[in-house]
Amino acid sequence: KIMNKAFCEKLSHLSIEGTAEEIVHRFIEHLKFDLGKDEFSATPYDCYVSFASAVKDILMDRWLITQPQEYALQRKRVYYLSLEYLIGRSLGNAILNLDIQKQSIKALTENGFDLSLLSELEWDAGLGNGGLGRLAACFLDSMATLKIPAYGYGIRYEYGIFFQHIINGEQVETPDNWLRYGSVWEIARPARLFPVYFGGIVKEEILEDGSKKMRWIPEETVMAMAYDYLVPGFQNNYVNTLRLWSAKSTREFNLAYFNEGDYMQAVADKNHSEMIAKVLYPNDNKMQGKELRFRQEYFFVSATLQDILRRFLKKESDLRKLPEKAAIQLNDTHPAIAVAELMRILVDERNLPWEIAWEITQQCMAFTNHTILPEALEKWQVLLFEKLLPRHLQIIYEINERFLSSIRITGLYDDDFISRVSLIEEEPVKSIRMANLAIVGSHSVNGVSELHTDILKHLIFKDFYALWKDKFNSKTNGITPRRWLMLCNPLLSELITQAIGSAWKTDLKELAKLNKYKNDSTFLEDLGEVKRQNKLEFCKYYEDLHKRKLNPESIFDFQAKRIHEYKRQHLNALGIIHLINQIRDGKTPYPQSFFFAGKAAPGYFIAKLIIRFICALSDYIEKDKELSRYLSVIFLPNYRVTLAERIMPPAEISRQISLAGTEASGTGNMKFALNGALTIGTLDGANIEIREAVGEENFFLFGMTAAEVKNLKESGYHPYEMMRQNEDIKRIFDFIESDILNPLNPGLFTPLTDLLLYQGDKYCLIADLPDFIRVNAEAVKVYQDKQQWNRMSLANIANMGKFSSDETIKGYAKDIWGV
Ligand code: T68
Repeated sequence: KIMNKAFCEKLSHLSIEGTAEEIVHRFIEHLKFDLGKDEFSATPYDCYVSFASAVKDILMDRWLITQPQEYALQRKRVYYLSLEYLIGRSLGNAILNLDIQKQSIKALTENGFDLSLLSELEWDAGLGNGGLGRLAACFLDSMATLKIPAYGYGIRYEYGIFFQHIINGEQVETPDNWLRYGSVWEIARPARLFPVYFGGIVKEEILEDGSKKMRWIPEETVMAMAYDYLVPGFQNNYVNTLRLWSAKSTREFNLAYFNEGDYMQAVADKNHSEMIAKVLYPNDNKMQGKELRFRQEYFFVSATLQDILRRFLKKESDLRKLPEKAAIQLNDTHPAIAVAELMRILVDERNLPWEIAWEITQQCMAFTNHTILPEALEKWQVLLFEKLLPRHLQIIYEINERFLSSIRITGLYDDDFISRVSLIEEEPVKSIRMANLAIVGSHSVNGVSELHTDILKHLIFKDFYALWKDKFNSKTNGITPRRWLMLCNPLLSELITQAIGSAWKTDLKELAKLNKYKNDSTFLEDLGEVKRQNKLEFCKYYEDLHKRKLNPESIFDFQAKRIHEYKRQHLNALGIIHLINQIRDGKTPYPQSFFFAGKAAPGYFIAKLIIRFICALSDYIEKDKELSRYLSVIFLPNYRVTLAERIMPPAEISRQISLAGTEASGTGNMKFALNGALTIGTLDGANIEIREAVGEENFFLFGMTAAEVKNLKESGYHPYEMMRQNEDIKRIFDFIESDILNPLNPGLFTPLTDLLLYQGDKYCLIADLPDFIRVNAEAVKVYQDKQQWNRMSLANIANMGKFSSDETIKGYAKDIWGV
């Protein structure tokens, strides 16, 4: 006990209610005593920091209530392991979830500040690439809202996802040094420190009783230091923790080394270890076999498991009870090494028999797959394992041997089968298949939509499905309605609340009550008016920022997501060229604005070329008087959470046009539909379930089904011939090949057209193009009946309830975690 009773009493009596007066008071204290600023020296950013710190104080207060409560209850905890969290901004979310909007606005306006201006000064926390990272952030929000004792674990990258600039129509990347001015929202825990080991050798020891034991003697140590971020539930006084690890050199803690050793080398080594948490790898849906990435994965898994076991062992001594107290969810295979690491801890360090350790491991672990693209499936070379994690390699071999002999012994499976399910791939280079490790080591494997799960069961993991039907389950993704409706679209939220009350905020299925307004012309007009206001607001935002006029009367059509061939942004572009050809033929279309947004991985040549293609199209149209009367193409730079929040409210058409069978789920599709956009989409990922929910008459469907794609490819797909036989398509390619988009750079887009016409058109753009052209025209036609359009928009909003991440998390909690 370091505090006397009197002090403890004072401590527990200091609580913050969250009144306007308290907020002002703390705002001033932070400005003056944390930042050392006064009326002359304070910048607007200082004011943001001080005000946000005042809000964080309230979060901290609620966190200090939640955490001891949960400690006393000792309920089973959920551990969400993810290498990515795309959080975005925290201020508005904290204010909403703490239910202090009124007080905050009062506190600020009475003192001459503007909440929305201050909020704009916050940098996005962009510690993720795309859907996978954003899903993790939505899940944290829902777990806190549902009062599930949960911890997110990940890496505190010093550099998040790069900033994208568009310069002369090309993507240029600059680093996202988001911590340059510090982060208001993090709490450094310099004492919460764990060693993480790499390299060295494994020695065999003979114990006194004659048994053998393996001892890992590592060569290198890196320290993992915790930073905590508070995750508030929606207006429920419940606050969870997101713990992100930063890498610290051990040199800092080892003064002797500095004194006797080579000082300069010591500092250089320090840089080397601290590299681990330096930067987020900017690829989505692609595996990059870099050693540093491998180190990142093990680094955060090792620190996390040490922390989980420390927390468990505070109250328990019998590790057999771990599965009763801890559910560990692996967000893709990025943390799959956790299977081997937990085994190593239990067997090598805690001396448990292998069988018991294995039982514990399997019962704790569950695995979510997010992609079926073969280039994304993680495989790590055995050579890399030997160099960095030699003991884990042995453990993986042993897991594999026991697993393979258990199935061999049944006599039901041939050698081909066995080599397919093996954790080891022999050719072309000997590697560990991380998905196989995750599947074998988990009690649950889930896909992220019905279709995706089906493909897992019957295609990419069909052998494992044959072995363990019960392990496989589907958990369709979801989005948090707090950020993706209440925060980003206050006008629509207000309209909804006026119509059906507030219950939808925690039970999104309540939105179904809006269905009764589907023939209420006043309500439909109000809904149309909200969209119009949101469009005007977006125009103002865009025009201020980019000094280019938008046409608010045009249809606002969005495709916003990472740039990837399978997502087919270039199909959208081909559709636009068709419209150009029609205008040239004298057909005047309804005005349309096509917005594109998304980052391309810096090393992905074709994705970057697609951006150039879109920008070239944008320029060409803008410079042409005739075309620009009807069409505009706008590439919105630097797509990120904050920009997503801006584009959902004004969107009227949402493009979800991936080739059927390639997009695991999609979550942008849900955000757009929830905000009243109509989807032009394929039968892919969660589109299928969205269409089912909102009604097929309220969804613009086109393209092949996954089964049709399979058939076409098997029976021989000849895109060039298809092009030749379709006059519209032929003209589209003639247009591109004329170099009219790129007169100064002839042949610029040939790599792109070659892929489609002569190199197999892997994602079947040509095959889907005629139907795409048809559906685009249909959507524009329907749009001109405003009442009909608003009715369809309402049907989308009203029937999106099942796509709340609250619902998704309820499914994980019940079926997978047992919490
Ligand atoms: C996405 N995956 C899926 N991966 O593409 C999307 N990959 O369909 C799904 O809705 C979403 O996950 C959530 O389930 C990704 O975003 C990555 O970002 C990624 C990152 C690193 C390595 C591989």
